[in-house]
Amino acid sequence: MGALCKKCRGKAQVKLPRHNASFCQAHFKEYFLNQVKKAIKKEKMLSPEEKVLITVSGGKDSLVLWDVLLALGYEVDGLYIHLGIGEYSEHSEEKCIDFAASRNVALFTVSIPEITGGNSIKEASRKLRRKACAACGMIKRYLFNRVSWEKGYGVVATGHNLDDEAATLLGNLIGWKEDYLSRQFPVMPSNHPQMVRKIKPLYRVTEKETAIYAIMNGIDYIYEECPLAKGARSTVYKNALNYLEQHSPGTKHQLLYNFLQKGRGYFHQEHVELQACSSCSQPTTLETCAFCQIMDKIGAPGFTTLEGDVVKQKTGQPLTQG
Ligand code: Q46
Ligand code: ZN
Ligand code: ZN
Repeated sequence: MGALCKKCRGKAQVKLPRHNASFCQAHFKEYFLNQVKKAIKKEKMLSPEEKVLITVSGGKDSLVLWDVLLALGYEVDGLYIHLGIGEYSEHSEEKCIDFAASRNVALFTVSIPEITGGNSIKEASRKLRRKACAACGMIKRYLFNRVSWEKGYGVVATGHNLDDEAATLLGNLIGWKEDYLSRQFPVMPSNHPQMVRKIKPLYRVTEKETAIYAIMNGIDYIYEECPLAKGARSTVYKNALNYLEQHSPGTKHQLLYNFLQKGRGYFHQEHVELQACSSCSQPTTLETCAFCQIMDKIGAPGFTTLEGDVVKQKTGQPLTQG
């Protein structure tokens, strides 16, 4: 006889070895939503009336998170950053626009080639002599914060799941990166009026569970990974953790949850003095922020205001007046 759903004893559709449980379709959905609810409550991520901006890539994690937050009754608009990676960027933007239009919510977009005078993220990183993901991560973090703050959202949500967080943690532990370890928590509180809070409500669900949720709920996402992710060290750590998980289900969540529970006492975010960037006025520890330095190095004009055409609104009616 096949496995039975832990809740209703009907035929199970999904097996979750790490919880030693199986679920039918309806109860898997309930399990998934409960994990996100638990994450939000346990880590005090959100209050019910807060307006959230979610950063979306067109992949399953961010679109599933958007769907789940809406299903749980939160008000959420989206932000997509176009990286200028040919068809991959075109398709992923389309998926985000389609999703937002189908839910009648607002989607904003910012195009890296447009704001850098024609550079794709690949060209920008080549000029900077940096790995694409390092430059991309830095630029995206700046834009997520700046757009959400200027548009009046108090919190930014990202689709990092349990696999992402466990792989990042493993890398940070191997390199003993204390600074990163102190920022590895599911909530990054605001440390300045112009810095918005960052949250990761999917940290309790795996990549596979997220993919199953997406398929069961008809969420149309881009299957392709970002072509620049190939060879990234995080992929090696994910593969290593998948191997351990196969042999010992629960390894990933044990690694992450133990760190979150016990590591908190050891790693604290230091208080840092922030000042206004001499060029864009955003908070930074430097005289000129890292983003403006990047813009300068690649010969891009940068911008002092988001007014005009930097941020485009593609769908819906924004929740804020920003
Ligand atoms: S988008 Fe950017 Fe990722 Fe592509 S270039 Fe690397 S960091 S892999 S989340
Ligand atoms: Zn059931
Ligand atoms: Zn700046």
